[in-house]
Amino acid sequence: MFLIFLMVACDSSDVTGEDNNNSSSNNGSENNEAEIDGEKLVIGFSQVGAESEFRTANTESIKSAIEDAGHELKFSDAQQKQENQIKAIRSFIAQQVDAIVLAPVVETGFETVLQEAKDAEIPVFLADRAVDIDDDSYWVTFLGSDFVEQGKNAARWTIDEFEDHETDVNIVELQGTVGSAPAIDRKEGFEEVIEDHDHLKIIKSQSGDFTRSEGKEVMEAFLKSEGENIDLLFSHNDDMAIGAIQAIEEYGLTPGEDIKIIGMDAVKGAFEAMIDGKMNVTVETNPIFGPQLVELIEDHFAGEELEKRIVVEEGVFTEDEAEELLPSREY
Ligand code: GYE
Repeated sequence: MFLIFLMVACDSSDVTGEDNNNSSSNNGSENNEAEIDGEKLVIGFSQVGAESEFRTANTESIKSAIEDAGHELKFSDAQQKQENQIKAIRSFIAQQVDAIVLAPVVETGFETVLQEAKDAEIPVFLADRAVDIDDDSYWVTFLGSDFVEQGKNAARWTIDEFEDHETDVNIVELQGTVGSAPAIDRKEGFEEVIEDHDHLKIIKSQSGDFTRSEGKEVMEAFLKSEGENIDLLFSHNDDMAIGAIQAIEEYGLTPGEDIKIIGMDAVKGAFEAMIDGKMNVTVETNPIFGPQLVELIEDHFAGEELEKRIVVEEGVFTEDEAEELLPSREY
């Protein structure tokens, strides 16, 4: 089912519509009609990629919300490359879509293309991740998690967990994609809270690009240099944590015991790992905000003024509640 979304926009001509008859969206006057009637909109969605369980759930949520509301979707998977997103946005502009949804891979480097969207009077909605631009007139609203708070929550759990630890707590950190909002903010939040706790020490920190395979690879390198010195893994997502669990087992240590593990996202795989005792806690990142996003887009076209920042609500889940909660998890 997800195969549709994995079609890649290697160049602008590859940006896929959900049907082959895109001619109506190329007609400016029909577009205007759609906007005025509050009826069918043509929405271009530039997604980060398919790097994690979070991402596939997020793609499905946004895609089905757009289609269920009767709008037309043009979807582009950037395969975690900013250049693909810039091409996709240019293609959406050329096709005169009514609105653009952008989940930016990284924070910087989007000014020029967002200026082009602005010049074409196409509203941009930031989904999941932020861009680092002072001028917030480039987007209508940013709907996504508070990643700094998530990092703080991970640190608060760490402080509690290692309260009675007499010696230093050696932490290794698996960062998300370099330059991405969640990697920058989660690190910042975590470091801010552990700052006053001298015994909590980050001894290694490297990106695993939010994927299982890189999470495993980087953890192997951490183990090679630090081995049994490591007390805690702080992973910026569950997928990398799951990759790291494999590395820890192959190294001959027990994940969740010899090395405590924090993940982020709260995907089903993390709950399963917690039930198996291999992971200790996961901080939720809720990807199921498609319906809320579509509502915001519709509100905008109905003339409503939207808040510039809308935060998705989420929680923190530990291993002792994993079994009870798993059946109710949607992603
Ligand atoms: O945590 C990770 C991913 O931007 C919040 O992206 C998202 C992150 C999520 O692929 O798994």
